[in-house]
Amino acid sequence: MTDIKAALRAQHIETPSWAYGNSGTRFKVFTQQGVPRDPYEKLADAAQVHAFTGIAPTVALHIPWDKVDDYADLARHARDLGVGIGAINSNVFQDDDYMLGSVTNPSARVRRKATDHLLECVDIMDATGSDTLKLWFSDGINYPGQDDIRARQDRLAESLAEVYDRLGEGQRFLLEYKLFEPAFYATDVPDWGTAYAHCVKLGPKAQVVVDTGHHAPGTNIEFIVAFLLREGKLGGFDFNSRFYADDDLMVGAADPFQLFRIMFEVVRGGGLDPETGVAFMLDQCHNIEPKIPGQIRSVMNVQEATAKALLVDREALATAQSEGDVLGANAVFMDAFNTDVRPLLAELREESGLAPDPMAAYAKSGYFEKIAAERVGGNQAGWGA
Ligand code: PSV
Ligand code: MN
Ligand code: MN
Repeated sequence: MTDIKAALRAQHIETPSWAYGNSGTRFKVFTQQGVPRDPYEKLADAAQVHAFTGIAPTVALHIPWDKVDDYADLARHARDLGVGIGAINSNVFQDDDYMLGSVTNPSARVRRKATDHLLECVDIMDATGSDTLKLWFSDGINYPGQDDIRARQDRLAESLAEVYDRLGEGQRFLLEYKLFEPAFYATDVPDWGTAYAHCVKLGPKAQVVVDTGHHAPGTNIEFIVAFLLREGKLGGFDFNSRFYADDDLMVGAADPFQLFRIMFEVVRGGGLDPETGVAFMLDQCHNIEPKIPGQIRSVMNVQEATAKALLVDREALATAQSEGDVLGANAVFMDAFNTDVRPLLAELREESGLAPDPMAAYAKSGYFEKIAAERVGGNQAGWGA
């Protein structure tokens, strides 16, 4: 149990700045009370999530959604609040110029603009002390014949190589894949295999990030996790849950068993060891539920799945597996999943001087009432000041 608690204490879950802003679907963005008006206030909200869970000490930024004049000052502000800047997420998907793609666009001018933005994100990493750049490309085509699929891979490789060469000591980039959307016929980085192949070619500072909402229904995500971790190419996760496509619902809400299976492969592959650099990030939007409690709940969901994964009796599992005991092995696995780990986590929090129930403690803190009174005119998640 001591080992399990130590592993849980060492786990860090990163929350995304965009989870704190107003969000919605393409049909409607709902406005909530007390929503941050600028990146400084987003960090203040993220600091609350850390204060009540004790395991969310970093916040991911999305550029230019979190554009500020002085990034070193923003990082200082984060430190003053007891948190740090996590991954810098690039955004080459919201300019009119990117209609036909960003780094794979047939136009050299647009490709230059997109790559320059990625390089600017590395400058922001330098200024904030962030060690991770996250790259997601909305690039692809809607119609057969629209562009040369193979040439687009060449353009992608060229841009990635330029960004890779710009990375400093201790910096890396994570390449994100997504099955479809906004491109519908062919996406330029549609799957882990494509991301992996580019990363292998580039070298150790390029790794793959698994967004749990970016696969076809029924995909065995834990297999992908096991494979990438074995190859040293699992850079981290964008956690969220989905019922249909890229729903960005709270992680562990739709399918807690899948989250457990993923976390088991992380534990099995040594991915909880901070040395491996596996980043546990959330990539979510809280469209209809309150945002800070939504993040607290999500962090707790990842922590619960991790605790269950750590509880798997690996020795008993290995014995059953080596004996070909199909039902015995499965029972060991299910025993851990069916264990109620909430008392263990409450105990762990109390040992760290935290309230045993973060949701209740936050609700009682009065923070929401304070921001609802103070902040008027909060921003949409994607277009923060
Ligand atoms: C794309 O769907 C994605 O998962 C990428 O990580 C983006 O950066 C993020 O969503 C936020 O829109
Ligand atoms: Mn993502
Ligand atoms: Mn997504």
